[in-house]
Amino acid sequence: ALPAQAATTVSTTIVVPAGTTYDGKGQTFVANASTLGDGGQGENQKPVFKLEAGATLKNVILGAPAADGVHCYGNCTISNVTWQDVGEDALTLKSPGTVNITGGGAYKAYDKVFQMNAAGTINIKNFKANDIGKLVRQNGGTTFQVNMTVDSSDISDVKDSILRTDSSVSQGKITNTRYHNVPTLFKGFSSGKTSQS
Ligand code: DGU
Ligand code: CA
Ligand code: CA
Repeated sequence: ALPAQAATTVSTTIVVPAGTTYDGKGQTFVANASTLGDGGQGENQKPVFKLEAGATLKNVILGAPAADGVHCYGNCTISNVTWQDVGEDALTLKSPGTVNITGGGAYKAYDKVFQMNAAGTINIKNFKANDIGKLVRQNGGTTFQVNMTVDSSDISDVKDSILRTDSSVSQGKITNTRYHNVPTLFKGFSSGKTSQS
């Protein structure tokens, strides 16, 4: 048998430059709690990965602590990334763009998984989430437009909702997805802005 691979401890945020791909090759990464953050609910923790515009992150496992997870500055692609124990949150859109998430999963998120702090789109496909507060949250009180889609995913044991916004212009769409123990699919959307099939 192959020896178990130890987790890589990240003490300084790994920056993925614009337009490039970081392939974690299935390795597990954990934050150094004293430099990036302990993964609790305290704000202003640092991300383990910072993706510049057009960057891709793939084949990564984030273990505990995961601090503030992944930050995207513009368009980013997230492929086969699993958060085993979400930190303050899993991923944040920090400047306008589209986040495409395919494969992977997120577990044990006390509150939010994906945090949208800028206008844009988040597309989640073939994703698994269990024991979370919310899957996607547009930053509370903001009125810019965020389009959220979830397709072919499996979402279970949710405390609040799958998609949540306070913006009357944001949209949510859920297709081909199974849920179990989810109190509300959509929260805060205006009428006509959600669909589910
Ligand atoms: O109450 O502090 O939770 O990016 C608002 C929150 C919000 C952000 C957000 C995040 O502004 O901190 O983690
Ligand atoms: Ca937060
Ligand atoms: Ca955060």
